Amino acid sequence: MRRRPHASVAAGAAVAVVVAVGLAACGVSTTSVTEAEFTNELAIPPLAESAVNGGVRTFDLTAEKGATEFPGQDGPTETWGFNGSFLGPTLRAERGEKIAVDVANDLDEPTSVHWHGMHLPATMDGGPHQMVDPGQTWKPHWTIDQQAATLWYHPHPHGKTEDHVYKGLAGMVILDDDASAEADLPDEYGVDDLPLVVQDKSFDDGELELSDDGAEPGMLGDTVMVNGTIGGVQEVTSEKVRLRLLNGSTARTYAFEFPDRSMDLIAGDGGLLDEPAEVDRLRLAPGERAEVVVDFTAGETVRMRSAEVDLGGVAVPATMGGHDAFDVLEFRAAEKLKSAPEPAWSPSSHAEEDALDESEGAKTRKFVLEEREINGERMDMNRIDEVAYVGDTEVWEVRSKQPIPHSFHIHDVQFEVLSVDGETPPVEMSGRKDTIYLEPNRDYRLLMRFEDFVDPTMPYMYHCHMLLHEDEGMMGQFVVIERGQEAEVGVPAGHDGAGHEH
Ligand SMILES: [Cu+2]
Repeated sequence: MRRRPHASVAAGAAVAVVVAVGLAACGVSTTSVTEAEFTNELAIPPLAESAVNGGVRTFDLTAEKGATEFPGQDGPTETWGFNGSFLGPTLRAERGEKIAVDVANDLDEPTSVHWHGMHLPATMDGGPHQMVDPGQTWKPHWTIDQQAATLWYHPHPHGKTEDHVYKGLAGMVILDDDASAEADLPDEYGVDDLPLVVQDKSFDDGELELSDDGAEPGMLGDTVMVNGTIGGVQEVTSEKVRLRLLNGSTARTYAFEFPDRSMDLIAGDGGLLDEPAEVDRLRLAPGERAEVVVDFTAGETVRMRSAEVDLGGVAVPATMGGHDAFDVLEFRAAEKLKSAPEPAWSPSSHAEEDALDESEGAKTRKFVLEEREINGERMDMNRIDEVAYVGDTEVWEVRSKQPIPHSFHIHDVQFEVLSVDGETPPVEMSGRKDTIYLEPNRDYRLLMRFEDFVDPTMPYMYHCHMLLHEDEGMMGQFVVIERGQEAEVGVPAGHDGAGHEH
């Protein structure tokens, strides 16, 4: 059952109490996560094969239905995946490469594939205006022009994103550049450089169940999996291991930590930080990524866990997953480990062109998230909400006015978090980002530049990445234009995508 949020018209402490009482009164259960048995070898998504023809690296992705055996579940479970039954292969490419993806849809319904975190033309973005009908193949192509980073891809059909991602349509993208190639960082994929897609699910009679039970963020599953493995175990053969963490969940926010050691945070959503930063715990909201390097000792067994997560000023954190604490993944270190250098790297040769300068900010826009609306509007496929000029640097001020979790994602750009309530952001928010967790009633100032890809009639999205919220309309559209193109702005009637509105 999908339930509208109730008793949350305004923000503030008084309302938080009302919401708390309201939730308690309707018997919303406290979520909790089942402790897994850590006995299953962690699945590593394969690196996607590609062919280079005429200077274009081309990948094939087919969205398809399948069946998956999950340990401890009464399967086989009906799942969806790319080129397989669940999740998809990891796409890997370098800055400067021309790439293309042939995206085929073998499902019984339209879907799309969005390249989350990618800087690319709006027509290639894979949002709700680039639907792929069953039996059809969509062929986006673009040139990689951004920092080395861990991105991901997932469907973005308006009103159906939660369902499609939840069923298993998601995969990772790894971008490389000169800085990442020369860095002192673990880089052997699947050995000491691990892609970790973390998701929570619920099973009912062996089938995936998507029911939010009235939980404000959306569905909080009681079963946590990494790369589709419940109770995963990863062998460690090196003193340092790089974890590329992706929160691929629909609603749950995690607080990753190790019980007895800190982690070196090396990258956020959009690329390497200026330098490694020691963190004890890492909060990741849906859609966010981070890369950390963790030290291991020969012969040890240790688990990464998700601790009780500080969601900021939300009402009744227990109903939003805030009190859940559980193990996520077990690491078993070999008796002898390969030595590894301390994480270090030099700036990329593109650092200067990539730099953002707040003093060049041409415009400040404000975004208020409330009641599944952004600035008082729900998503309308035929309405352009914001118009940006190519080449402009802008500041976006984003604020959630409800005591519930939201995560804010902007397509096309990698932004810098300038401040949170006027203060320097925490180290977890340093470096480039495309998605941030919004604590209620705080001001997040984001700096970004709209570098290229002028298109007055094809918008990019900005939205809440809690997928239930997105599906219910917490999304808006912006276009990037040249000065003088104002009269051309609009979504052409009857073009592909507009017909799929619900
Ligand atoms: Cu939200």
